Amino acid sequence: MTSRNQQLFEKSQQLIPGGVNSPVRAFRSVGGTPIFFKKGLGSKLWDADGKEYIDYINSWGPMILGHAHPEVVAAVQQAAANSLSFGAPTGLELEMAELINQLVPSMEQVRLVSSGTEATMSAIRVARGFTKRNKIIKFEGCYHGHADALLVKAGSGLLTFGEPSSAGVPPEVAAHTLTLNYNNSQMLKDTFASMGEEIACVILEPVVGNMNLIVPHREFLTTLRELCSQHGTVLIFDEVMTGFRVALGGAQALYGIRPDMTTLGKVIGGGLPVGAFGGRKDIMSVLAPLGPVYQAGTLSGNPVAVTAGLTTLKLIQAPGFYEALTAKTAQLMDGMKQAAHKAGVTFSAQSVGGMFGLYFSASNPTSYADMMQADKNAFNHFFHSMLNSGIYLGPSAFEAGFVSSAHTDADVAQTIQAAEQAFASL
Ligand code: KE4
Repeated sequence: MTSRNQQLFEKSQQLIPGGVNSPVRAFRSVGGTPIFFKKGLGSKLWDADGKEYIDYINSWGPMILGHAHPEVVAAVQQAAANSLSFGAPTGLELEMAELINQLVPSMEQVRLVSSGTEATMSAIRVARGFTKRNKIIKFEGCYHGHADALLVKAGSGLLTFGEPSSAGVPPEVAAHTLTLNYNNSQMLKDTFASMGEEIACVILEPVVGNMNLIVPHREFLTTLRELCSQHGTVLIFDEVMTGFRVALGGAQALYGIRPDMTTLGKVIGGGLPVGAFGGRKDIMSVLAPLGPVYQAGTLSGNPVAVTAGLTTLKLIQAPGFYEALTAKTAQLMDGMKQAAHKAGVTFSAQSVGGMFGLYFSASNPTSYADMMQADKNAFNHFFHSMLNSGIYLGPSAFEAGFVSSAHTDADVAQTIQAAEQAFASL
């Protein structure tokens, strides 16, 4: 009998490209039929067939309090009753700007947008307008949303400018983007030595979540900070995923590095569409209506979305919130590693705050090249075994996982039990 998921997927593909509104959801990387969900509560999801799952995607990070947190839902209901949108300033946006500035002090000024892509796209335009330079640096394996300038892979030569990683991106646009190797400080030094004065900005995930979880070498971050300061290059920390996820102040607080600009998303919307970019006041002053760099948005600072974000950001400031989230995530990793060891499976795992990485490799990868060596087929088999057991992991070997404050010790125990079965079946 065809499941409801399969029926929905078949019909959706008639009207929505690939049947999904974002490619990773299509299960192309792991195979099989994507799961269509209809309800979430706390750490749990229920699909169209009513099957229950423990959720480790958390909408790719935003649902750090778990699904349908009663205080967030109530605040959103109350805000919605006052109209869904004004297209005019509200006191809520000021409250959000004050809170972001308080929690992320490097963001001296901030502008709200409606997605992480808008945030990074805008931050790069601001950096180019401020420095009057065109070249940018990103790192292989990092993802910053789908703006043209960021859909660029490394060129043929290690220090040559980029080629489009997507159709539809003009080569002339990609040519301004240099893609370097993450955690490779020598490559950074060589690049800045040869063209530092041409580089408008460097953008990176300070803890990577888009080639699975990759942790930065501290020396890589400090070298990057020094080189950007020496050459007048804007250092942009893309904390769309790490912001309020790895620590209350994000990766910049964890590693003690002050970027010139930061982009945020996911958690700051609490599940509704909110992104943000901000940083040094002198840099942000180039933005219209003050300066010559244009950026705008009909729903930027939307009162209902900002209410969801504000309520979420207030709740994650509870004493001990991150200590508990970090400990719960680490407990899950330890259990996974013990289960793999018991089954004699080559496996490693690590976590930073409330995000984690699972790898079918002997040790934790520290670079894109390392990550490409991990056993993707083993992951795919593991993914489906866990899915059958009601555990919902990211449908790709190259995605990080997420824990919420709603995940319980019982959830962790159930997950590890499912992992024992999954490892045994490999
Ligand atoms: P959005 O435009 O999807 O809100 O944000 C783009 C973005 C920017 N920067 C970082 C570090 C990100 O992780 C993202 C989006 N993350 C992906 C997860 N790998 C979103 C999931 C998806 O594309 O459907």
